[in-house]
Amino acid sequence: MTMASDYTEKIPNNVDLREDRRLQRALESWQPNFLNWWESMGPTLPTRDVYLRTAVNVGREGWAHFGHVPMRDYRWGIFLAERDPGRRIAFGEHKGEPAWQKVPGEYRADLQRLVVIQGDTEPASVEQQRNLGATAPSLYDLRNLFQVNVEEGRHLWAMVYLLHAYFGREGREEAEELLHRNSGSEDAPRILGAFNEETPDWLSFYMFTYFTDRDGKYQLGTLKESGFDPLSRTCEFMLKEEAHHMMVGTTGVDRVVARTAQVMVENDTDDVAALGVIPLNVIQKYLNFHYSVSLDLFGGETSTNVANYYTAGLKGRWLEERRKDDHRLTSDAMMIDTFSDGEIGQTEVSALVGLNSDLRHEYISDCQSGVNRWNKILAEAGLTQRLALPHIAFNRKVGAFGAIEASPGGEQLTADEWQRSKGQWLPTDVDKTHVRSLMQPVHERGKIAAWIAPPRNGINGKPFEYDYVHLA
Ligand code: BYC
Repeated sequence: MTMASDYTEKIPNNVDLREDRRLQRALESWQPNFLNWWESMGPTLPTRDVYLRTAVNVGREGWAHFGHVPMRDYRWGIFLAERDPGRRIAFGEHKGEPAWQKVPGEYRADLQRLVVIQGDTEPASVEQQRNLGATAPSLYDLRNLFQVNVEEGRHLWAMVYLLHAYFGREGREEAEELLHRNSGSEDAPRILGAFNEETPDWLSFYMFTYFTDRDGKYQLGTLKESGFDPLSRTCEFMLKEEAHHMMVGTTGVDRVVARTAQVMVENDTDDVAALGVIPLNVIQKYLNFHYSVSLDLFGGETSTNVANYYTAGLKGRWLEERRKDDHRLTSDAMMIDTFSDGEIGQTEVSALVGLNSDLRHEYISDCQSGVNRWNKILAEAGLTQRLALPHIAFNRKVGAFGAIEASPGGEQLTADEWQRSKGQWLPTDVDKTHVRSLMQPVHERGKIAAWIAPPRNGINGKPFEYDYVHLA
């Protein structure tokens, strides 16, 4: 079923907002609060306009248009993927029933919690990245940063729409709270750990968009399976935008690795810090940090929350419909990573309580593909050094390994050993200071900083030299 897209309204949408005056008014009164938040917590670098992609529709014949727009005038809209009127719930105890168009009363609290957690991450990432514009390595990268930022803003809109449209007064209050919590705040931090960490430099930004945005991809993938159809359709469309964020992370790390490899080969040394690039061991430390912090985002290895979400039909598995089982899992078992009797190992649990682990493992194999790609760059440069994902128990704060320390190789460590060794595995102040010292802005058309290779392609068929951003 195709819903007409209304791009002329104050809030562009394909949900017939004008047919529901109360909802329209509620969202229109949230809009200035959002804009105030964007002005006070969004990107700090003053710009005149930016070459941005704006979602304008959801159809197959093109859903976005590109053009230079002042960022404040970006049209943050509400777009849900087209509705399939015959859609049925694919898993859990309601499997086979028609997907819900309204929130079932008994699942209201759980659904609201999932929407709020998802919504909380979106503005958090904008806050984390707000100062990066001042040190962008090129106008191309600057534009990509802003593209990611405006789309995270739109994803906030996506969740706020659901809160306003389906969760009544409590939903409206939660929508306000999404603008009041702030990344890293002492009094009102963001809900999930990784979203209170800093993103102080561009290597962190690429690692974040590779590893943490990828958690977003997997979580959205499971919410896209939801029996609550508006949530499913919202997430399906968000995933379209998310693909660009993955690209920014993947190719960003590619380009840092490629440049470091080039300087290593040219100078026949690993010791490239003084040569104006980021040493491979520091890239590995950043990778270790962002990967381990992102693993925490999948929750505990076992979780009754996730078992309940699945059984109720609220949150499915990655690619649920391609799985060859009964999609109820009431009598299935699975192996999960554990820490028990002082040992890191594996144990069998009921498949339902292990679903966070199932998703985490899907995510881990996807992360490995990035590492393979970066190692190919090193191999092609003629280098023998390699990057690697650390062990699942390394630097974890949530779940089975939250209470222990382990090395990247997976050996358990005492607290003292950890304190003595962690500087080999996680970025130290010296590493961070060096990386930050390289972050000198290059805001000139067609130019790029020396610590990163240029991209292979520009955006939307434009060359790298294009004037992607006009500074104020
Ligand atoms: N930090 O039963 P458990 C994205 C809490 S990223 C702090 O194992 P569950 C994006 C947990 O809330 C995707 N607390 O948890 C990326 C629970 O608390 P209660 C965001 C944590 O519920 C980049 C308790 O510990 N979307 O989109 O099975 C840029 C027990 O845990 C953490 C979602 O996450 C943590 N890391 O799983 C922009 C999807 N982990 O209930 C955007 C929605 C757990 O005891 N959320 N806790 O008070 C969910 O599906 C689940 O809530 C979680 C946790 C996967 C987060």
